[in-house]
Amino acid sequence: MIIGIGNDILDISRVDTKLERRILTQWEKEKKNISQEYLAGRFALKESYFKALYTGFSGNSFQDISFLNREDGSIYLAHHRYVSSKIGIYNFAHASLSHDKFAYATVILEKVYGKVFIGLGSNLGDRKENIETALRRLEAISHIVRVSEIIETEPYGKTDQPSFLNCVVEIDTNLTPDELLENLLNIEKEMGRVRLEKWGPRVIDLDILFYGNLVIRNERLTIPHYDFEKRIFFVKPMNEIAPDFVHPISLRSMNYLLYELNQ
Ligand code: PH2
Ligand code: MG
Ligand code: MG
Repeated sequence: MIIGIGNDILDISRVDTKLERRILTQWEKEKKNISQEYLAGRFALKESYFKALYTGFSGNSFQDISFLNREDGSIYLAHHRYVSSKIGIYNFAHASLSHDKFAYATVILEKVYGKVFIGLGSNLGDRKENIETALRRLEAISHIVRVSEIIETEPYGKTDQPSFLNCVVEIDTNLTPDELLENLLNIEKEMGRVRLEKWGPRVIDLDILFYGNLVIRNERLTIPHYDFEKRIFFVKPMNEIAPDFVHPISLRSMNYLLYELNQ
């Protein structure tokens, strides 16, 4: 269901380049030459986004979001702070930009059933029981749409540790990404997870892999999972339950990513 749409049009020649500091984030500034056209485009996109939220500009900042380009030139929205729309949580965002003498932008926000994916892993204690307990706990905070098979996988990264049981679950949730993270950390903690070393053995690990097509980057959260494409223990179960789901940055389907990993 589409829950928000916004657009904006701007005369490029009237955009003051002094606005750069206010409008662009550090990620948007990574582009080599920042032209008046680029600045006008980002301005129009951000205005469109605030309109799509129906909250208007109040309480929001140009620094909360970035509009970045994929390799093919298409545009995606990255959140540094997720703001729910006035009419609810959304898990898909779409953006488009054109320019000539004017910059013209459109942003659409969509709530799609499910499409929030969580990776589960355990390599300490009764691994199967741990995964099953975590699934029951997830069921208590969200609606479970689909669960993949539980697979045994060799430890990745730090290899001198016991092998893992892994699976992926698709959920439907009205929790924001931050609230979901909070809930997952709570479940990990209550199940007795102690964080001793990075990538070390764990009773249970719950990682947000995707939250629809949203891209989220801040100190606490990186969505999609930063290392997703390299991890067969994520990609294989994802392909089982959502082969056509598309990675929002690379635009590769799970099916394609699995094929690439197996090469
Ligand atoms: N998690 C890691 C590091 N390595 N290897 C496997 N097979 N499965 C995991 O879930 C896993 C890992 C860090 O989170
Ligand atoms: Mg992990
Ligand atoms: Mg984790």
